[in-house]
Amino acid sequence: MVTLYGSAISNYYNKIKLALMEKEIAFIEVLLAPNQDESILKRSPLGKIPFIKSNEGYLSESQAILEYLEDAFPVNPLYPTEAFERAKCREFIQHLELNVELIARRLYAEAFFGGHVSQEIKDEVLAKLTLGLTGLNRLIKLSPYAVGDKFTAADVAAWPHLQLVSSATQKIYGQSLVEKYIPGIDVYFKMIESRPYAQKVGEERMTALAARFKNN
Ligand SMILES: N[C@@H](CCC(=O)N[C@@H](CS)C(=O)NCC(=O)O)C(=O)O
Repeated sequence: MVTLYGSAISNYYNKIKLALMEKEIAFIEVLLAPNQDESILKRSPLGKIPFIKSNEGYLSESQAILEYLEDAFPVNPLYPTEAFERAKCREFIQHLELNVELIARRLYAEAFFGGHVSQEIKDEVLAKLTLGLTGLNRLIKLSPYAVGDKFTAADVAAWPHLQLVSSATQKIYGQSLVEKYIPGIDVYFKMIESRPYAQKVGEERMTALAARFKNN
């Protein structure tokens, strides 16, 4: 049995939750915000979520977790069988996380949590995101899935990350940069959201968001 630690608000948590569901791996969730408690730092070195506990121990970093799940539970694979195609999936995820999600993350304090982000940072993020999303548009296939005709690990990452980046940029710049630079992404979102497990992840995210802002 796998235990998934974190919060349904988190896009990285939802990446792993969707992977567990699509692979039909039995798991339980332990809801936890990122934190610096010594007991958590032993399991996730920077106190970030998600992390998991498997029979072998604790594991952090969503991409390491995703690849561990694929290796340890080969049923319902999320990676193609051919080495180059597997690498293309990883290329897509790495580009998405390094050059899009991590860049847009600097906007989240103001977009979602009532904080303030300076105009200087907004301008810098806009320039970097424009590059990152233009690059991602060169990789994404939308045929109909992110890297081809099968649902893969690339979709497990693309859906939660791009949804969040789309919403953050809509709030900060008055338009979704994801829709601007990746034509057809709206159709893609709808297609992924028609999948039962993505629907469940999305519903549980909305419930967690409602609870988070009710307590504020
Ligand atoms: N590279 C990490 C990123 C995880 C991450 O940034 N998680 C956020 C929540 S979405 C977090 O824990 N943030 C708290 C922090 O940065 O201290 C992964 O892939 O798991």
